[in-house]
Amino acid sequence: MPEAVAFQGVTDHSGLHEFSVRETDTFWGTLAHQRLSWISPFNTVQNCDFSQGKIKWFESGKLNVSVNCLDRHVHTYPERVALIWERDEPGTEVKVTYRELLELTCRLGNLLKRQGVGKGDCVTLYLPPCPLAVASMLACARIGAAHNVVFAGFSAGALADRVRDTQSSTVITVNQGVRGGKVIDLKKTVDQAVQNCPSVRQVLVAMRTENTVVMTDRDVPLEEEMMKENVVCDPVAMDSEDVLFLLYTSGSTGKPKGLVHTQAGYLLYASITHRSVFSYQDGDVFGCMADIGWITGHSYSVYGPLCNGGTTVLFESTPVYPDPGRYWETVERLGISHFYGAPTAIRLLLKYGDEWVQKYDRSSLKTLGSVGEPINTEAWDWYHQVVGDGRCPVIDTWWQTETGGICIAPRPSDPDSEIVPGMAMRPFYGIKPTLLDAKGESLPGCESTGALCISLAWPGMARTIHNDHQRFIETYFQPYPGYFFTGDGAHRTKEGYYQIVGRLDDVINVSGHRLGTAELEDVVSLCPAVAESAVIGYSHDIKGEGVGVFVVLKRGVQIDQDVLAQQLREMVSRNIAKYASPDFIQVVRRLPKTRSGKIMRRILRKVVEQKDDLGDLSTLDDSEVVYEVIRGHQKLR
Ligand code: 6R9
Repeated sequence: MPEAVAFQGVTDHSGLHEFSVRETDTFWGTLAHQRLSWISPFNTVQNCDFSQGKIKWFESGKLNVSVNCLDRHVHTYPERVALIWERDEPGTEVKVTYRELLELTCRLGNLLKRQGVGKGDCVTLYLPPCPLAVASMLACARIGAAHNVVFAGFSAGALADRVRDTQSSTVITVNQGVRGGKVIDLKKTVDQAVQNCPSVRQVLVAMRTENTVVMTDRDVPLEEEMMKENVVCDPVAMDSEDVLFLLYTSGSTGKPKGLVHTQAGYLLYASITHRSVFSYQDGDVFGCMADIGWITGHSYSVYGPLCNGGTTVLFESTPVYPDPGRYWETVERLGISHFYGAPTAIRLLLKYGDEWVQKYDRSSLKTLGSVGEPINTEAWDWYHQVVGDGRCPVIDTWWQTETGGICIAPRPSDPDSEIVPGMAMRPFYGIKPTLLDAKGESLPGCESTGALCISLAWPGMARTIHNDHQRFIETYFQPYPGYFFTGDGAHRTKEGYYQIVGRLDDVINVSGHRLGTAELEDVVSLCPAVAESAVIGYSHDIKGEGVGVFVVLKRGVQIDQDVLAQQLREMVSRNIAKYASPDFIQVVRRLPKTRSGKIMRRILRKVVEQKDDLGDLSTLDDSEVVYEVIRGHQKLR
């Protein structure tokens, strides 16, 4: 039970949840007073109208997010560790206290001001996870500028698109990044990108490695200039609804959307979910493995933990560097209590076997979290039994860049409540999920499956799409008037628990039967030879849609393709239905994924349908994978 959440004597989850959706203003208003430090108080809790895409929380209130994340903790425990920078090379971690992080943030804030950056500007960060990246985010917040973190693995073209769309005056980067033992020339990518970005006046360059880089007139050596600055920087009083950051996320069509999050509502939601969903206690070490270039890194590596005065890990490496024991060696060395990772990484590690986990002492672990995709049964069991020794709860958290923080998770309040494997289960406080059918009718009662919508506004939700409010309305509020539409499908069990079945555009319709790709993948992944799978629907003359299955085999597995196909068809027929039996099965070496590890099924579908235009590939991790799949598919035909 998070200490702050108790209303009128109600402390159990269903009672609190019911209160939060009935007395929404009292609920959020009280928490905003209790948990945030305000410069001047707000006078309305919310002012929202879904039909216009209008979302406003805590209007007229003024606060500074960096003060909430730093200064107030420096007053009480300056020497507490805020950040543990887990650098690429194991055993070289760097710890940064709250006092040090505040100093770093102030110096950077002053440097940005000296460079002419102020309220209303946007600063693009092209940085790997590191204390300077966090300090840069907080420095923007301190002086009133918005930040736009671009994953430091995106191409120059993708970076340029995002810089241009935000009209950033400033880019912050490092000379080189280091990941998985490889050195990556990030500054070179920035040089290439900003050539086509007239808004950029300066590029601040920090040194991650000792290798020098060519500096132009536009470039500012960050450490050198920062050290000239004062360690005190007055925080700007920001309105609750001023922009805190923009973050780009791709849709299935069109250019990426720059989602906008604002100050107070976002911070409150990130911090309260971090505290409650994971039962985070003072002294715990929170290990969120996501890169800061994703919303997960924003909310659960940076803003949530820091607002709560926690200790948070910034992971620079990969799950398999220098070997597949990296995560668990890191858990042992840093004493991580909360490990928050992605199903894609769990599935990858599972392939390598249990020894890599069992080699290390994981007794510090209390809670395991999962985010980003549905976690299939096999991965869930392995995470729970092997990584967590059957002792640590697995918390499957459903949410989106758009939602700002976790919306559905098994234990939003009660640390002892039941957990059903592979399900996100319970809505968080203030979240009112509704399932709708194709006609837009709300599906009453339990045991139903439909489009997952949310019928009440909550403080963490995105406010608009930068420069395109109309697209915001059309994407999220027009498909089901009166509701926020998530784009995901979900099933509600008879107990009232929610299970996410995947993106709705990933739903397959075979001869009139709707099938979720997630449920098919879950069955396919139970085959002992299979490490990972992606199921797609593709247009089929007779059935409307056919079922295509792509599988990656476990390491060292040799199996005849016909035998495998036979096995998988039997498994699907037995566990789902005969009509769901795959039309083809293709073994691939790798699956096309986004940089954050989500399988890009829409590309696989286009490959199978032999489309020339594969759509927006800017978020694809490695385009070579697509060509491998195309070559393999041609042989199959
Ligand atoms: C936080 C994040 C959002 C989409 C979302 C859904 C999928 C995320 C999930 C999940 C099943 C979970 N997703 N968590 N699906 N179970 N626990 O990932 O944000 O990058 O914006 O992606 O990811 O499809 O709509 P984002």
